[in-house]
Amino acid sequence: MNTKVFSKLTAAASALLLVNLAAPAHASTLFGTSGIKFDQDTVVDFQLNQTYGAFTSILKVFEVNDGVPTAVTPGGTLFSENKPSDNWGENNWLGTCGDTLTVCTNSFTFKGGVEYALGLSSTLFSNSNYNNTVYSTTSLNPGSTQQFVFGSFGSTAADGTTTFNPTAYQSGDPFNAPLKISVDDRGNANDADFQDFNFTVISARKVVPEPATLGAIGVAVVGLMASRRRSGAKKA
Ligand SMILES: [Ca+2]
Ligand SMILES: [Ca+2]
Ligand SMILES: [Ca+2]
Repeated sequence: MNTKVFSKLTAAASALLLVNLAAPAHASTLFGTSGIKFDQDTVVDFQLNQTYGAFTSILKVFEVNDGVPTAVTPGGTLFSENKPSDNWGENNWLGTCGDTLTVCTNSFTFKGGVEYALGLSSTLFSNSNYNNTVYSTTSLNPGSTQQFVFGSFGSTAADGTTTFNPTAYQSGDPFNAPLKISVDDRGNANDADFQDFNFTVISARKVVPEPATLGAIGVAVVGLMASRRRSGAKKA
């Protein structure tokens, strides 16, 4: 290879390498009780573990604008209970995959730069008017109470009255999956067990390719090829 072309290629490769190094792996990702926000479009895969709440609950993705959460439709529903539990109060209102819930894995593409929250909407079998939603973003809840934990299934002891201190579980890295997440639905006299709806982030990945970057690479390659052709012609 012609040394001039080689040096150009090396310079181009170095520039690309610098661009890649300059971008931190997961820049400005927010994933916790302060909010959910990615710097670019990101697919997150979720898997249900089990539920321990007397409500019939649905886990959804909400878009948050100026502090107002709006359920994303369609596609924002992650997991939906079709009844309160497998067998009423048995096993502390245990709900499992294939019984209380039919769909137990789901994915959602979070748009880059958009703020989201997860929300658990619950209805009560004995009161059709009851409908309550608790959010993963603490500030969206009345009294700014923490309802989600990131990195734990809370108190998974089969005892609905067992309390759990959520303050050590405020955020997690979805790219470092699996990441446990669980919810306290504020039922059962606010027992604060944080195991009413247990699920896991099983993986997260950024949406590729990025058209702008690929375009720049294309221009560089075409330029280099033209340069090689020119120097080759001179030699001939
Ligand atoms: Ca339930
Ligand atoms: Ca609870
Ligand atoms: Ca519970």
